[in-house]
Amino acid sequence: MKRFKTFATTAIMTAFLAVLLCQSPAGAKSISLNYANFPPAPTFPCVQMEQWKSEVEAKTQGKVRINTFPGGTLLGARDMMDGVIAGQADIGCLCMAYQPGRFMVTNAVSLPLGIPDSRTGSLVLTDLFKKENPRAFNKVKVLALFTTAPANIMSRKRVATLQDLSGMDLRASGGAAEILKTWGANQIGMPMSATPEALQKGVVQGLFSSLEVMKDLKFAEECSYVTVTNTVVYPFAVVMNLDRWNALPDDVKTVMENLSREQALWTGIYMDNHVKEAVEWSKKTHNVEFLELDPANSQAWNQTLLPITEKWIEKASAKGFDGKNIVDTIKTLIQKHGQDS
Ligand code: 3IO
Repeated sequence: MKRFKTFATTAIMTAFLAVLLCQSPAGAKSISLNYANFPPAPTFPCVQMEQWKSEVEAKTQGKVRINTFPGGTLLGARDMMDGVIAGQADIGCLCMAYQPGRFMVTNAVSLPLGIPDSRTGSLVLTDLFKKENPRAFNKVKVLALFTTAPANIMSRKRVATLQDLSGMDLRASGGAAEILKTWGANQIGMPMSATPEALQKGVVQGLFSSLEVMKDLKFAEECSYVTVTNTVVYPFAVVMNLDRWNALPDDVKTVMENLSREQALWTGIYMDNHVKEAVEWSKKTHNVEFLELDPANSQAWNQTLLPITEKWIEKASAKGFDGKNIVDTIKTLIQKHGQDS
């Protein structure tokens, strides 16, 4: 009898504990959300994902649980937007440069307008989105936006002049791809997640992107040369399935909405610091040479880029956007956020 009593007490206690563990202090059931990302875990889109996860879990006191899927294990780079719309993942992180025609307004931040760093780029993109509310995102809830630091040339061969670049097989996407084409490189488009293999197999001789990948994806092992151009950024969005968003309780929605700007700022600052770290690491560990263009050369490179924005305005206007207004807004926001650091 005593033994049975002990057993019954233990069973009741265990059941009670189980119920407690599954519930938040407010008594609501825990909400579980799957978050897909395309590149490997050490890269910045995944680092910001883990940061966002811990912020959301802490600020909702455990009411929301975020299950993260880095490395394309749930959705790949080009499937991200449609996969989230279809509900294959609740949340997804996408690089808008991989579908330039689809995200006209937000991809305008990757025009050569002089965004100096990731912090500025991320705030500019966040404010641009708020002002324009682009229809490309009508079928999702946008949780956060950010950009990379400006792109530079990472290559197996030394690039000091435009002649050196001519015909070289280099990888870039979206706005950055337009820059490479204008400079006369043989631009090859593919997501960052496909680049390590392409570099190793010799499909490309290098890439044009932000420099933290020299360390995070070990590109310093292949690319002994960096040409510093600090040209354009890549824009990213974190989007959520609309039905899953609408089903969230109001207090959770508020937590996520309040995090949006904070997340842009956190990611921007993280990226800018991490680029510096990766540059030092590449020099020290792999003896990478960093070439700065001399002023005359730099001017020649930049001169070639001038028509890109004008052409984009024409193309955007043909598609029914106020291209000039979008460019002016971005310029104003760069001034604003470039100064408030
Ligand atoms: C990027 C994408 C995934 C992981 C790390 C990254 N660093 C810069 C980018 C920008 C980008 O999407 C690209 O394709 O260069």
